[in-house]
Amino acid sequence: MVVALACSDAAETGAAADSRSSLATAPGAQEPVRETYEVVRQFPHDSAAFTQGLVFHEGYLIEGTGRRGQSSLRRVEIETGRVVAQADVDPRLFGEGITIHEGRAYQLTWTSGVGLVYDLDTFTAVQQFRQVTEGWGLTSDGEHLIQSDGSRNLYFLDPATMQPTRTVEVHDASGFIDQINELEYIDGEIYANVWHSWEILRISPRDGRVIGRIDMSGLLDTDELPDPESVLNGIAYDPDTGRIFVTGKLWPSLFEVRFVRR
Ligand SMILES: [Ca+2]
Repeated sequence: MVVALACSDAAETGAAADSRSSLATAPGAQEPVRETYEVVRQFPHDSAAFTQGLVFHEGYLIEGTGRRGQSSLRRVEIETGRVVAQADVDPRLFGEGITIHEGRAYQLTWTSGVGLVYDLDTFTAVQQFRQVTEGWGLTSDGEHLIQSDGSRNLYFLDPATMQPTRTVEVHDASGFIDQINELEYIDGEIYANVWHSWEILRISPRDGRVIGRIDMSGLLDTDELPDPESVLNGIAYDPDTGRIFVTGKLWPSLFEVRFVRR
């Protein structure tokens, strides 16, 4: 299936800036659990990779990178950061979140309305789909794909149609939280990066309530990175060992981390 591309050259402006807009009657007013992290191991990461999606698969990390002309899907050796397979994305497209569902990789694009599906054996794009909204983050709960678009919304997509079957709004007792970015489904919860934030949120897939807030500050001294977009982005989970990996856009390192109560 070939889908005509309608690309936008608009700057990455993100969503509206009302990241803490009022929620007078927040459903479920419990305070989120406060957590921080411990570094288990540190690995090299391609500092030219503008990381937009990260997932663990069969001993490797699968990573999606962004920016037009630099977007790709990669299979990365964890210990070395070496890229062992790569599919380059059409240079008109800006790669965004990725996930793996039923053995195939799905990659969103930012504003073009086109998503890509890959065969992981041949590491080639074999299908395209229409996105219903901007592409930011993507994960799978095993039944649905779950997509963010830079707003407060998380869309649960039917993989057969890629159409949303329901939407939840990310919130805590203080209000809605938008600019939800990279996602990872871990043990029945959605973990989420928030654009330009050092926090990872733990979100209930049932109603969007924030269960926990994980302070990741200090993980990398980004003052040493030249690009203001070098933000924390990318969470991957190995369910067999419980390992969690995190990195950021253009970061020289990737970390295996353990989340701990503060
Ligand atoms: Ca992820």
